[in-house]
Amino acid sequence: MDFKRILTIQDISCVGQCSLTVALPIISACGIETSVLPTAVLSTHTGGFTGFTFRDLTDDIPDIQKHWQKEGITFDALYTGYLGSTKQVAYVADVLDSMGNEKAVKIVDPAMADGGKLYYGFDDEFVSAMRTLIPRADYLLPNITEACFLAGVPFEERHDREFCEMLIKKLYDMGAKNVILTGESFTEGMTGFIAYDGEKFCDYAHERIARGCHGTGDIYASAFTGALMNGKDAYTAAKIAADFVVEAIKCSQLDPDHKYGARFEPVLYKLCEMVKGE
Ligand code: PXL
Repeated sequence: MDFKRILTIQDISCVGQCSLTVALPIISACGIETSVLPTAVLSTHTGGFTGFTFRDLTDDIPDIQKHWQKEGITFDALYTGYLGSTKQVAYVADVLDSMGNEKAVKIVDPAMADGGKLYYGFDDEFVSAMRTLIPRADYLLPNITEACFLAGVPFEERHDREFCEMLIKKLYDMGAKNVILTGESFTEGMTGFIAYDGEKFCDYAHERIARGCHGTGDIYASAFTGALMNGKDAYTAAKIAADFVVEAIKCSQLDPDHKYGARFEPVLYKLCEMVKGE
């Protein structure tokens, strides 16, 4: 059997169902050894909570990397999410360049914005730093707000085919080998994803569920990584991830008081079935 080990680089939000508390269970459930490089430790995520703590782990990253190099540790895939500081992005770029084995797949989720706005604490300098990860990405997974910031295009409420294709092509021209725009589709009133590999656009449309949940981008990117590392082609992995997010949001709707994230845990078994199925 071919066992794979991946490294995911993102924060620990102690409470909040996002970043590492999502990536670790999801990718592990897909049967993949999941190593972590925490970028910061927060008491909660920054969306909707106030007064959260924030411990920046930027300065730990080079030493952790050096130790791994001394031990001869490498990874079959590297997946980046929420990063804790502008300075840190340069360290993460170096990890992407040097910690993968020969065929390592690099997945970059530029987790920094949603709903037309950057997340709390991020600024233009951070966006510029995040652009340096684009040419390193085999798969870049932005939502439309992140795509606008990275491409330097003002955010618009219109999410039609022409606008989405223009954004995706810009990100492809900036060096991403594949762009998967999440939370959009070519079908009016539906959501899903739009993927581009430099040759053709493919989309997948599914129902738009009224209640958007925080952290669904992280659930999406983690499920995509887990499915891809199980040998699914990129379109199938993207589709599995989209279907899993729908399941998680539907499950969250059963608990209207649960506001800070999506309840993916009770439906994790469905992801395992999709990933292991033909
Ligand atoms: O889900 C993205 C995310 C991850 N980590 C932290 C966040 C957010 C979004 O707000 O605040 C700390």
